[in-house]
Amino acid sequence: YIIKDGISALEYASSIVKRIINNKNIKILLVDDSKTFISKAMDLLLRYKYNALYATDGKEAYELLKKNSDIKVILTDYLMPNMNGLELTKKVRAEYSKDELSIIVTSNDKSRKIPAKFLKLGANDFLYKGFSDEEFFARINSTVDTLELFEKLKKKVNVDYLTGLYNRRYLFEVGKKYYQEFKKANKNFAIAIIDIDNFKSINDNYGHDIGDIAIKEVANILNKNVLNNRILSRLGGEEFCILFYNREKNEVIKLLEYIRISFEKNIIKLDDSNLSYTVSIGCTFEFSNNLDSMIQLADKNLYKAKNEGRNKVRY
Ligand code: GH3
Ligand code: MG
Ligand code: MG
Ligand code: MG
Repeated sequence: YIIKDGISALEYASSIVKRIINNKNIKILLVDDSKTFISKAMDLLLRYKYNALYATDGKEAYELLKKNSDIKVILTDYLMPNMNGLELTKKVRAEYSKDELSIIVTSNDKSRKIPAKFLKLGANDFLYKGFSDEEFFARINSTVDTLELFEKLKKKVNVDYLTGLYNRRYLFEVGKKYYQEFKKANKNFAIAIIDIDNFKSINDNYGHDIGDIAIKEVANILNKNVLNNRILSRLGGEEFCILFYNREKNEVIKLLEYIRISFEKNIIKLDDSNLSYTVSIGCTFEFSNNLDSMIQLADKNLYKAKNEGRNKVRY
């Protein structure tokens, strides 16, 4: 290998080692009716420690995909018996998006029309057979990089930057699914909203940075105390939401009361002073028209808690 300017041999070697360690977790499905091609490509994939398996036609490949939900890349031939690469691509794309499962097509067919056909159907890349080992790895590694980039981005769009809790977007998107499922089955489901009392005065007296510390402390306390069957999210500002599923009403009420007391007792040590604050909590156990209106019911109870003097749980 030629080491490019600016990249030391050590950096280059460490990027390869990183890749190889990571590749154990990347499952690649190889699909080809040629045994010679399969054995050559399997050899190459194993050289980079990819976790590879193979099928000899599209139909078998589809069945393997259904049994192995962790397949990340399909490397498929075009012409095969039973189900060819085009049909396989179409079938897979009806269920899996480009950013969760990558399809790379390889073919001996030198017709210039084939790659466009595949790319239009949702293949991620196309590789004419006769490729060099280097091109093979470059294509596979690049498709794996893209998948990982998407995964990272997906995590970022769902997470609140300040607290690391889920954000409002995630709560509404995923919470909606839980809401529908649990309403339909009439199973235990609850929404709680937690709001810091007199937060404005924390900002006014200590400054915005300390206000942020107070907000992060809410995330710590909720993370520590609300362990299972929940979605913890920051709705915005100093307001948080807990969606509980499959949790007994009495157990949730006890837990919320415990959380309220945890804040009451908690003291945040600052450089030259201490900070403490309370929270008010509004909760509802009643299904409503939809998740939004259920959250509004919890919000009403939050206002009750505020009106009745703050530092209270109302449901
Ligand atoms: P109440 O007890 O009725 O809830 O009173 P409050 O002062 O907590 O409520 P209010 O809604 O009046 O004030 C919320 C404040 O939160 C206003 C806004 O400036 C501040 N805020 C919103 N987002 C952030 C943030 O990310 N960081 C900080 N430090 N402050 C924020
Ligand atoms: Mg073939
Ligand atoms: Mg508040
Ligand atoms: Mg508020």
